Amino acid sequence: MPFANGQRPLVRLPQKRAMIGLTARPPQLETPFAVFADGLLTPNDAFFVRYHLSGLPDVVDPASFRLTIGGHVDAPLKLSLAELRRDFPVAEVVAVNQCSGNSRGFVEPRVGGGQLGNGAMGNARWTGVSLKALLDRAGVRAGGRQVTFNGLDNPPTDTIPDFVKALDLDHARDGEVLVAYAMNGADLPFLNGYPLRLVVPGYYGTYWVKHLDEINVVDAEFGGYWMKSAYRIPDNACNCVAPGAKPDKTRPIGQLNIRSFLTSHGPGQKLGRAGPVVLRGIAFDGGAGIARVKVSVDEGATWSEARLGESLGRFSFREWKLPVMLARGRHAIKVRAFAPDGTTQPLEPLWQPSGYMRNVVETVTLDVA
Ligand SMILES: Nc1nc2c(c(=O)[nH]1)N[C@H]1C(S)=C(S)[C@@H](COP(=O)(O)O)O[C@H]1N2
Ligand SMILES: [Mo]
Repeated sequence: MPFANGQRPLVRLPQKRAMIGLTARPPQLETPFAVFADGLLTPNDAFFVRYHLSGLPDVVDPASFRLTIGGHVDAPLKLSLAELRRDFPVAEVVAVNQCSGNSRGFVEPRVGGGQLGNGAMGNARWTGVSLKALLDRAGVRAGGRQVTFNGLDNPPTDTIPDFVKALDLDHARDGEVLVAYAMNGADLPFLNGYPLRLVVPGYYGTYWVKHLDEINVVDAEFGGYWMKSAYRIPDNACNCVAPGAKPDKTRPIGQLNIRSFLTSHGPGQKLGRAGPVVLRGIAFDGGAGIARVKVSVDEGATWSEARLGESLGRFSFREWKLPVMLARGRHAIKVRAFAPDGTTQPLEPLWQPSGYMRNVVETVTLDVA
């Protein structure tokens, strides 16, 4: 691991607490993992930050900002923030935003890209307007195939493609995708997309376009760089290839795979004495929902079923808890989540060239004195 030899540096940026700094330009921040022990909703000032392009907007004026909806529609719209809030029903969802490359720093053999630990994810209550309502108001014309999303950030030179993403029209109109203006009851922090961002429940963060100001319906498959060349995964059942191999066919990344974490204790944590301990953590997936979480304190030899906490909806982190007795010595804790249809996390890591979608059962070692 690139960060096995010590703590990574913490940095302070506006509206954020001390966060793990990945790059300065554009700003990229990872959430210190201990934050996930504090509650199921990730606080706005601790939510991770990911950008591709260094040309961030210097100023966003909420009075003059406009969201345009155009392209293959009957009546193009140009909406102020006030109109968006006034003229459309409020829509809300609790959903996990996770970067495709979350946990990439653990991938072996190593792959290029941001060397992230497990903190490029967060769970928030997103409030806004359903994308379906906006598209219905604009009136999608027959022949519409996809919807594209662009934000106020721009490439530093015109040799770098602008960050534009696309969803199939049916997905865009499923009623779950939101144009959000609030996160956990407050305006979006600037670094998380003020004043508007797309929220695509169950899908990787790459689709959650920030500073969203331009929505276009197109009548063909969108061929932009960030869909056609970047953010692609092996097009097979495991979305994986043999380490070092190249996939012969790829497709755009899509839904989150199932994951779970221990949050109550950190790797290498020392416990003062043997006895009862409550292990606690989180599990989530792309929207099937978490049916069961199993926990092992003996490196996978035996497993016990954890108790699940209250559901905040199928796109949210779900809490799990398990009281255990820990004897003196070293314990390798493993957590494994299951969806209703039995889909679960692999016990051995899968590999792909971009280091996306890591969801292996993690092992956290605790020492009991
Ligand atoms: N405008 C814009 N939106 C963007 C990006 C970007 O570079 N520019 N990056 C995407 C990626 S890859 C991720 S993982 C999420 C991260 O959201 P966050 O920064 O709010 O945590 O934003 C997405 N939206
Ligand atoms: Mo991402």
